[in-house]
Amino acid sequence: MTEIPAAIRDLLLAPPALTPAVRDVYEAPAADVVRPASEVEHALANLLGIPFDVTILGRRGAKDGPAGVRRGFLTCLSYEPGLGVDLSGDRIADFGDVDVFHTDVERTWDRVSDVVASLVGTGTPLVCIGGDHGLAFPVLRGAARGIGGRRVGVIQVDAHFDVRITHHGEPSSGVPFRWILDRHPESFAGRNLVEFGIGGWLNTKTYHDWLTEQGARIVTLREIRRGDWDALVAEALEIAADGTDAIWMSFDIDAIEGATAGATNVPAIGGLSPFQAQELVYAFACHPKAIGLDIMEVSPPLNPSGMTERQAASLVLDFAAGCKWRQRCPAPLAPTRSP
Ligand SMILES: [Mn+2]
Repeated sequence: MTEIPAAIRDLLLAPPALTPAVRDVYEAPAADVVRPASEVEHALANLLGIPFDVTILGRRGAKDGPAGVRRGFLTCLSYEPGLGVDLSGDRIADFGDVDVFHTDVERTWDRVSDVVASLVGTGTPLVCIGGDHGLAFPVLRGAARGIGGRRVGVIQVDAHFDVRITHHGEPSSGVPFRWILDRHPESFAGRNLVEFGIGGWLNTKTYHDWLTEQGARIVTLREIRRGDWDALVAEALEIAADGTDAIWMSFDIDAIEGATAGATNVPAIGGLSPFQAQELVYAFACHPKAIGLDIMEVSPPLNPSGMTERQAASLVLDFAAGCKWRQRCPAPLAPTRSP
């Protein structure tokens, strides 16, 4: 059974056991793949919820993201014929949610870093479900700590730059990528940061220029629509992996077209297609340096369709499929561009 590291045992709330609505003896639901960590012997990936949305400047609701994404698994099955990946015999170990301090950002962020560092330190790829995107700061800080402070390249999939300086001196969901470069230069560098899926009329030129000065690569939605998708994905992976020890993907669900991912603070106009999102996460997860993924800003109260939660749940399964590809057992389809 998967041992919960002693250092974080008291920092977690137990996960729910998922029960599919329809039980067909011939079907293999994703709910049987995502199991409480205490039931799992060998995990392809670990899962952690972070139900915290206090730093959102706009519409809150992302603290329900972890519960919503777990509900999303109930509508998924465990086979992807397009990739040739059958996860029915595999397990994703659900460590439950970080027991956050709902009115205290700093203590929550510290706790998030502690839990993420411990889980990344196990060597099993980690998926974190937020929560607001401010959490990317403590998640990335923890991920770097989990690999002994070595260097981490970051692919941020997002409609927004998220490099605000501050808001009234306080942390917010708009600051995480500036903060991680400014405060942890030992592990994070602008030249290993890719901002992928940046939208139109959602950003500020000052922040664009600052990112460019840091050496970050900005891939706009317009460039994606008009460019060579495979080449852009390969370039993002190359930049993040160049000279680093590990790569992390921070996926703000608002990068995906708002018609699908409407349950989020700022749904995107002209965002990534759901399929592009899946291709991107799968290609990332197949990379030998990939240690983890966070999926942020899923806000179930903001749209009742359940589509955003299902989209996020599918991305978790795509990530697990990539982890399986790395194990080559049995050999599924290669990602768009082999790393
Ligand atoms: Mn964001």
